[in-house]
Parts: sequence; structure tokens; C-alpha cells
Amino acid sequence: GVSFKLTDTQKEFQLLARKFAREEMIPKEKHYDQTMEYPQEIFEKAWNLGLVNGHIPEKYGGMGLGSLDGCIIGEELAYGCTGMMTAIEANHLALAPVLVAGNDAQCAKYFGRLLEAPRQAAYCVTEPGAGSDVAAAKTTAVKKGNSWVLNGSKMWITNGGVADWYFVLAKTDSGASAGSAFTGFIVDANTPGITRGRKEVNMGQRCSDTRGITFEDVVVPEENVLGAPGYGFKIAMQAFDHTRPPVAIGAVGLARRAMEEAKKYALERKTMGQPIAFHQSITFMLADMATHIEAARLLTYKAAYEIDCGRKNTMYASMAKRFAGDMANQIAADAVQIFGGAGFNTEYPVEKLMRDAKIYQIYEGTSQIQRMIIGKEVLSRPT
Ligand code: CO8
Ligand code: FAD
Repeated sequence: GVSFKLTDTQKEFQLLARKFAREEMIPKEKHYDQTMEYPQEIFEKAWNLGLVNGHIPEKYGGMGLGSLDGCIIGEELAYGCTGMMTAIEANHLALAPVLVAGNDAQCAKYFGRLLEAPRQAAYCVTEPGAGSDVAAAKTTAVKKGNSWVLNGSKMWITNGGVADWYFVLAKTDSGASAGSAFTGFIVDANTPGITRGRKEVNMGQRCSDTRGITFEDVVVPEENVLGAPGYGFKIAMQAFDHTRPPVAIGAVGLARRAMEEAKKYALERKTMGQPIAFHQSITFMLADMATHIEAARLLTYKAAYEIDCGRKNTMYASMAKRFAGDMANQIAADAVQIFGGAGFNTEYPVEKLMRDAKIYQIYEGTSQIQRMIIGKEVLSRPT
């Protein structure tokens, strides 16, 4: 039957990540938000505790955590600060295509690099002219002898400035349909011809490192092709099946934080003779917050559970990402409302949460794109 019981190991990870969020992340959240400094210190501490790269299989020296395990950790880190959580979780996004399609040598080498030191990796798919429409990507890779030569520009790449290696999607057959026109490559970040752009100044999650990356005659050895030429688009899409649940749980963690901050404030702040928490319109806002967080978490767990069972979870992953992303925006905005004027002020925690929430409706596929994916799945299923 259905069980909502966490295993002892999951509970241990949850407590470890919760403690880390409270003791290490929250005290520094304002500093990193204001300075936009990359949270290398936090990344290293999390790495030392085993809170980064958890999905690397045991065979390659990792912990082999499942998607649900990762979500349990991710919610706690996101409760602390989603800017820092994104910096940590972006490693999972970069390694997901390698998990999906990497051969033994690629896994050993590139997972090994992430396990031997607190290093970052990045996933390079989006381009200045192609975000939602991945098939419109223009970066090319041309075979020359035993190597491939990459040319093009990627945009909005998380961990772009700090990565040790990149997953790069490039077009290798301009005449083919999307499903066979692209190839996925692992590219060492120090390869000549790679230029990292300036760190972008974003509305929220400001410590996360987002950059444009340019590839100019970048030579990549044949051994760094993932799967086989022509499989890149599908590998990139399958990676999202793994990474949309953790992004969804990031939104859940943020929303839970916003609710807890709002509840605490509502119990302290008095108007018309009583704490505002007991004015029915505020009580109902808190009640809806609690309900929607619970619903988003369960939907995310379902998406994670499906892939852990080896089933195609594309529809559930999109449902979770869409629902949790929209839900976090509503809850963060309502938390600001509950704080009144103080909610609009940087001395209080909720304005940051509202800024940080917005990206959950954009990155890893916008809310509109998630609806397209869900709609396609719904319409293709027999009634
Ligand atoms: N699994 C396997 N195969 C798939 C999948 C899948 N999930 N999805 C599609 N395919 C296959 C199709 O079956 C089809 O195969 P065939 O050619 O054999 O029929 C082929 O791929 C093409 O599929 P579509 O026809 O569906 O392709 P479309 O061009 O219509 O595009 C989408 C589909 C869904 C619109 C796609 O372009 C998309 O997902 N867009 C959104 C892009 C996106 O999500 N970008 C995110 C970038 S990464 C990011 O933002 C990271 C943020 C930082 C996060 C850090 C962690 C917190
Ligand atoms: P567009 O695709 O131009 O969309 C603009 C608007 O039109 C959106 O509202 C969209 O929903 C809507 N729209 C587009 N097409 C349709 C349609 N067919 N039907 C209905 N509505 C539509 N990418 C990476 O590859 N790696 C990363 O690490 C990464 N990190 C990111 C970090 C940040 C902070 C940001 C801002 C972006 C990041 N991205 C990354 C890119 C991100 O995934 C894209 O920004 C996102 O997928 C949207 O693409 P776009 O910005 O080109 O918007």
C-alpha cells in the first residue's frame, strides 16, 4: 500500500540538511544576497557533509541516493536559501546527462572529479536565441578526425563561471528532426576557446552564478561524446526527468520558509486588539499556505518515486515543477502581505523569498512549457 514513512537514513539526511540550513545557510543568506558573492564556503561545507552530488552511484564512489532521497535533502537546503541551494543542485543537473547516457570511463572520470574535491559542473543547453525551444539551439559540433569542434554561445548557465566541466548540447545534423539532430558532449572547462561571460545580476537567488559561455573552435575528443551522435536532445530531456523533481522541492522549501516566517510574525503583530494571525483573512492565508505546501510536496515525492521505481516520470516531473513553482510565488507574495509594510523592507526575510521564488516559474522549463508537456502526455493517453 501507500506509505508516507521515511526510512531511518532519509530521516538522518533530513536532520543533517535541516541543521546545516539553520546553522550555516540562514545566518549568511543576507550577506550572499547583498554581495552576490558565490557561496563557495557553503558549497564546500555541504560537500564535506555529503550534501552535494548524492546521486553519484556507489560503483563510482558516490552515495547512490535516489531521487526521493535527494528531494528530502533539497527541501531543507532550499528552506535555508534557494540561491545557495541552486548552486549546490546545479551539480546534479550537470551530472544527470552523464547518469543517463555516460559510459563507464566517462562516469568514472567526471564523477570522480566531483567527488575528489568540492568542484562544480554546469549544464549548457540554453542559448541567447533558444530557451524554451531547445530544438532551436544553434551551437554546432563538427567532426574533424578523432575530435569534434564546437562553436556557439550558451546563456544563463548556472555555475557557468565556477564549473570544472560542462555538459554541452550541440547540433550535429542540421537536416534531422530535433530528436536526432543534437549530440551531448562533456567538455573540460579549461579547454582553449571557452570564454566565460560576466556574472549576471539577477532579481533573486543572487549568489548563484549565472553566465553566458562562448565556445569558439573548442576541440572535444570523441571519447567525450555522450551516448552516441544524434542522441543529445533526448539525453537533455531525460536529464530533466531527474532534475525537475529537485527543482520542484526547492520551491517547496522556499514556500515552507515563507509560511513559517509569516506565521511567526502574524502571532507577534497585533492590530485591533489581537495578533493578526487570528483575523480570519490572515488565518485563511496561513491555512491555504499549509495546504498547498503539503500538496506540492506530495506531488514532488510522487514524481521522484516514479523515477526511483524506474518508470517514465516526465508528466509527474512537469506537474510537480509547475505546481510547486506557481505555489511558491503565491505563498511568498502572501507572506509579504502578512508582513504589511515590513514585508517590503530588506530588514525582514520575506522580500528576498519573493524575489527568489520567481525563478521557479522560469528555469528548468517555464510554467507554460510544463503545461505543454503535461497536456501532450494527457492527450496521448487512452481515456
Ligand atoms: N525523455 C525521452 N525522450 C524525450 C523526452 C523525455 N523526457 N522529451 C522529449 N523526448 C523526445 C521525443 O519523444 C521526440 O523523439 P522522436 O524525435 O523520436 O519522436 C524528441 O525528443 C523531440 O521531442 P518533442 O517533439 O517533444 O520536442 P519539442 O521540440 O517539441 O520540445 C520541449 C519539447 C518540451 C518544449 C523542450 O524543448 C523543453 O523541455 N523545453 C524547455 C527547456 C528547459 O526546460 N530548459 C531548462 C534549461 S536548464 C535550467 O534552466 C537550469 C536551471 C538551474 C537549476 C539548478 C538546480 C536548482
Ligand atoms: P523564452 O523561451 O523566450 O520564453 C519567453 C516567454 O514565452 C516565457 O514566458 C515562456 O513560457 C513563453 N513561451 C515560450 N514558448 C512558448 C510556447 N510555445 N507556448 C507558450 N508560451 C511560450 N539554462 C541552461 O541550459 N542551464 C542552466 O544552468 C540554466 N540556469 C538558469 C539560471 C537562471 C537564473 C535563469 C534565468 C535561466 C537559466 N537557464 C539555464 C535558462 C532557462 O532554462 C530559460 O531561461 C528558460 O527555459 C526560458 O527560456 P527563455 O529565457 O529563452 O524564454
